[in-house]
Amino acid sequence: MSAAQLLHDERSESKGWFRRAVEVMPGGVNSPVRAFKAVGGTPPFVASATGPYLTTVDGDDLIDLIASWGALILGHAHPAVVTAVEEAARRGTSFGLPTSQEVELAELIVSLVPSIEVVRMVNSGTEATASAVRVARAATAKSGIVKFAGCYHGHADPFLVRAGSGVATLGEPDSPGVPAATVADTRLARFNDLESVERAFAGGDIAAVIVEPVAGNMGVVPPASGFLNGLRELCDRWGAILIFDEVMTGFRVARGGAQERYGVTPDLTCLGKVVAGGTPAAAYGGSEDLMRRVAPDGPVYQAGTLAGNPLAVAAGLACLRHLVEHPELYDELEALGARLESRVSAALEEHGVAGCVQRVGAMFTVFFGPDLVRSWDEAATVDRDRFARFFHAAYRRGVLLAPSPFESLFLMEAHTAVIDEVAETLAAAVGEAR
Ligand code: KE4
Repeated sequence: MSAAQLLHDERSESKGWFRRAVEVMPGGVNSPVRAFKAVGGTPPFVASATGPYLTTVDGDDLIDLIASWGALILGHAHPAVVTAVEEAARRGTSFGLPTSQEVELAELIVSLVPSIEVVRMVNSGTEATASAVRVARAATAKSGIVKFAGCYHGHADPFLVRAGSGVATLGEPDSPGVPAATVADTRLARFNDLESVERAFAGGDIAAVIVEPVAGNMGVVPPASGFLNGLRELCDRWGAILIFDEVMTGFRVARGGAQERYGVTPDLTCLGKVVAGGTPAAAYGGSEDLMRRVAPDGPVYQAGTLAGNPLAVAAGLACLRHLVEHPELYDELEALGARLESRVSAALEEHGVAGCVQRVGAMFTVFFGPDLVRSWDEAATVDRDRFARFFHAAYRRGVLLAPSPFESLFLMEAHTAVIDEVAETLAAAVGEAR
């Protein structure tokens, strides 16, 4: 039975589990995108995973390009990570007290990320970005923040805004439960458009600009030449804090993240995903001056019961140490990405399908429709139905894509062994989706 039939088959194990899940969980999932609303069908329930493969409860083996939304860069169940977590668990799962391992992880992060002199571990990317904004507001005694339409920084209230009707830059709440007052200080700008940022600054009282230095949450949109430098200059001119949200790009687009790849140093950096090797942990950090304001050094309060959790720290240390010991991995990931970009771009051409592949290193998106995406305005024009056909065509052939046109696909070291199969599968899926 083809996997796609299972996605719609009432008799599949996944369907059975999904029926139970929706009874007791919102949408049957613990994070909305997993419900497959954008592509239709029943989400596959995962039984296990290894290397590039997921195995579903229906016994389907799928080559996984979601990679836990970028958290995995080595592969599923990497032996070094599994062993580290097993050994940590035997020493106890949580203490709520300092451990030597979290110091080692902090030292490693400081050594790898150019902007970070002092770092605090937290439990999610959302906590990292919300905490970084709090530090920036404390340091500048200002309230305004600038974010970019199409960029996602987690679900903390100040970030849940959409372009306000009429007023170009004032955000309106993008979710019930977010008071207008909470987003009144959030200005929306357009990615890759420095003039829109200048307009936001002209409104005054800006504490920080927060940006995905390579946008991944509208699909992959690289920074235009000079854009990140321009943000750096504007923040310096206006006395604002530049926050790079590198939850997705950190340790992915380069070992030192986008700030290393593009040579632009923010004041604060948010990390997640790869930093914890696929376990629940994240971090934020920056200069001594800024980070010494965080409690208990300073008055900016932020805390977390499970922050620096020994299991997550063990996984993060194992993953980052592998990246340090294998610097050649970034060239390998670049080659894997180039291989897919080339093959899928050729397939779009061969089949006369309008669209483009946009990629930075080991993160990429296939956009159907626009031939170039520089901001949300263009990303929003994608052909969502054609993407859904592309998704299911790939799935039927055993390759699992992110179930949304506005997500990045991610490559892992483990994809090396299957890259030709993935390339040909995606090319065939383009043809079927035309
Ligand atoms: P979390 O709170 O989900 O750990 O991180 C939020 C976050 C912050 N910043 C960036 C750049 C991010 O990409 C994310 C989370 N990414 C999404 C994928 N687009 C997570 C997937 C999900 O929401 O289930």
